[in-house]
Amino acid sequence: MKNQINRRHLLAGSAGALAAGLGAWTGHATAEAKPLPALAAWKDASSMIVHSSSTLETRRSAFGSSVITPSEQLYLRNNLPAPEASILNDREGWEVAIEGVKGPRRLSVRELKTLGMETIATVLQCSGNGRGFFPGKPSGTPWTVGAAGCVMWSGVPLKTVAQALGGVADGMLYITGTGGEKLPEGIDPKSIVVERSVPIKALADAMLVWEMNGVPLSLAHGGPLRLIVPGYQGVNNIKYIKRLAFTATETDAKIMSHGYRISPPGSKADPSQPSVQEMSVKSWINSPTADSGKVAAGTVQINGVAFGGPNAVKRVEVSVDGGKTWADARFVGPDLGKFAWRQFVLQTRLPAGTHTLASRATDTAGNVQPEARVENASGYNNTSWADHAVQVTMA
Ligand SMILES: Nc1nc2c(c(=O)[nH]1)N[C@H]1C(S)=C(S)[C@@H](COP(=O)(O)O)O[C@H]1N2
Ligand SMILES: [Mo]
Repeated sequence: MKNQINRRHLLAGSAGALAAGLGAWTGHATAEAKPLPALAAWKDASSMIVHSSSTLETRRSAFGSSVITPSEQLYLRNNLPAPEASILNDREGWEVAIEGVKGPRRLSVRELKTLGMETIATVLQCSGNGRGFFPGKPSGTPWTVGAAGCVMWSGVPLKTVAQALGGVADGMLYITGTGGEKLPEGIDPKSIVVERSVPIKALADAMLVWEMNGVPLSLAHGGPLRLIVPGYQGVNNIKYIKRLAFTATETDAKIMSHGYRISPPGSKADPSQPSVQEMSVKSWINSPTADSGKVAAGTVQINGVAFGGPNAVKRVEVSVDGGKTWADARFVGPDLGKFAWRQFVLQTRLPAGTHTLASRATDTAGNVQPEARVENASGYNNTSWADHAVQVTMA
């Protein structure tokens, strides 16, 4: 609030350039910040970039180094208006229809809680994270790094649920999850419903969860019940899940057939193109960045996050000369499993002047984060280390 007043004051005083400088210094955008939407009014406003009422991004400078992303700082992305908050009045009574098993039936959260319990840490990342670095400005939210977080989930493994209902029916090749949003009347539900299919191999790790970071799942993040598919892109983690079906084919919902496809630049999405499924190895630096303001020349701790999608991350290298030379960074903090991200740090000395800092991760399968992004029409899957490099000025 104080910042906003200062900014208004400066702008009113026609000190636009000074205001822009202040913006860079504090890490806050100089354009008048949009307020948090009601759904996420409980978020930490100073940590978030509000793109729209359904798209909130975590500031690069807000990630911290303690591995887990606090719920108040986690990004938000809703393709449809969220359901009424009243669906949380009876969390235990929320039902999901389990289909494509030998004994299909509806299960309440109350019943799911009797079947099993597991806790897992995963990276939740929108497939459009990094879109803001595409020079062609693809349509969609121009996320830079903050459409991602590392979160703890508690619930029941999906394979336990399937076993309890007699096992997966023969011939099923996909897990199809359907979101519980209320759909507008008069239009084909398939054209708008959030319904995604992932390959059945995801059953090894998938969970139905009711808790995030130690508290009952908020409405913003999919409460009362959410499907979590570890290692897979954000869109596959269906919130307010009301139907979980093992299916022989992918859903023909538009969000699957003509959305979230890796389409050649300038082309339209179609079902023959690769779908946004597993994530790829990626890392980026969160400190210092241009947002850090003036950093004193001398010893610095270059800190960031790295993850491998379906594989654990094995190695992170950091460059302080724009990628000409690299040094191995050290992992810091606890290892929360292969689907979590790792914090890394490189301690080094940086003299006065401007430096280009980059990080490059390698996963346990030997995949190395690439220098260049793969161009595609919608700006998905940007893992380019060059795009994620930061310039810092040491004084
Ligand atoms: N039911 C439902 N599930 C959904 C979505 C949605 O709009 N509705 N958005 C998806 C997308 S695109 C992303 S990136 C993640 C965002 O999760 P978050 O808002 O909890 O960060 O949820 C996914 N699951
Ligand atoms: Mo997303």
